[in-house]
Amino acid sequence: MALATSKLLLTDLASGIDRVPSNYIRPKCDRPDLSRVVSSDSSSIPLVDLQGLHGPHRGEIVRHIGVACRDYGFFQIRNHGIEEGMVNGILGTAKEFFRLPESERLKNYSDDPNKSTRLSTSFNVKTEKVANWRDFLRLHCHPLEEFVHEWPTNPPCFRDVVGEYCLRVRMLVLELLEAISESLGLEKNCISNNLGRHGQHMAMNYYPPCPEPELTYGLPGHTDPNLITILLQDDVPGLQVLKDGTWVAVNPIPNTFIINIGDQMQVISNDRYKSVLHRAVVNCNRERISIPTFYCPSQDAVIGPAGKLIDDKHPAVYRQFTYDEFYSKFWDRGLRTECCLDLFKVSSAS
Ligand SMILES: O=C(O)CCC(=O)C(=O)O
Repeated sequence: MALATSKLLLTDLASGIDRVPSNYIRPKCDRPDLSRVVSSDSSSIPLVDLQGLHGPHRGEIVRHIGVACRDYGFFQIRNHGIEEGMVNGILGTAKEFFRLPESERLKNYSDDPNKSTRLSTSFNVKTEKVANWRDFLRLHCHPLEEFVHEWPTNPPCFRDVVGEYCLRVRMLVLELLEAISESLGLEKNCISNNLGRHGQHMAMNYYPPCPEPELTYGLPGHTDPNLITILLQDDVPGLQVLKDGTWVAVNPIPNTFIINIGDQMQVISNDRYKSVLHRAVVNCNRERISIPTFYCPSQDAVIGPAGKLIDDKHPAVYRQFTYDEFYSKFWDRGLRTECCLDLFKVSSAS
């Protein structure tokens, strides 16, 4: 077994080793077991075509989205209106960033989760016992003008390309939130109006090739603590979603995004929609980049089940809390398969 490593970042280390360092090796009972993963087809993760969302077929598309949120918590979208050039631009910029010399990348390094722009590795290096096979750059992106000046300036196009993408993804999210509100029988602005000033964060995840992918994770199973996630992945498979007890590999489809319901949406929907476990696995041959946009309430927003979704048959499952309270509990606990939501149930003692 290779020795443990104490390097700050994984990317350069990974290119020179043929065994996984011991601090990345999961206990036997907690490994990916890739032989039991099934491959996605359109029946395991729905593919929603957004063409016509603003036309006469809106009702049908909204229903499709509602079923996907209820039964899967995950869906893919096509005809979403984000140009292919913009998507290739951000993927290329992320790749260029992670190929910069380590000394250049390290200018952005921090292990403090409260920093609004930071490069780090794994998930939470301060608390976790086993590291994950991932480096990541995390950026706060809304309102853009409050954060863009903190972002990397290398590659030189970084701020322009990433800033444009963030604004465009935000427009898409707002459209999806309207559709999801409608699918729950709520006013179309209901969800959006309950998020305070709104928040938007992005991660650029970089998973280097891994000599022994069966021993470790890019990211272990977790649900997202935010409201909704818009995931862009390159053409290398790695994302897996838990469906009826089986891990399903979501193979990349060109020009699509993957949408998943986060914990806050599960709360607002009073458990009608599910925040679902997902994970990222790595492979021997190819680096992989994924770029999730985490759309969230602002820290001071008060979250709870929507009033219209509470009645005698559906009592409130969750108490009200601020997103700040939720997020700090999520972060302190680390990535665990038990969902942090249980701590906020009306029936919970804590
Ligand atoms: O890389 C992926 O496909 C998943 C990323 C993810 O789940 C995350 O960043 O929270």
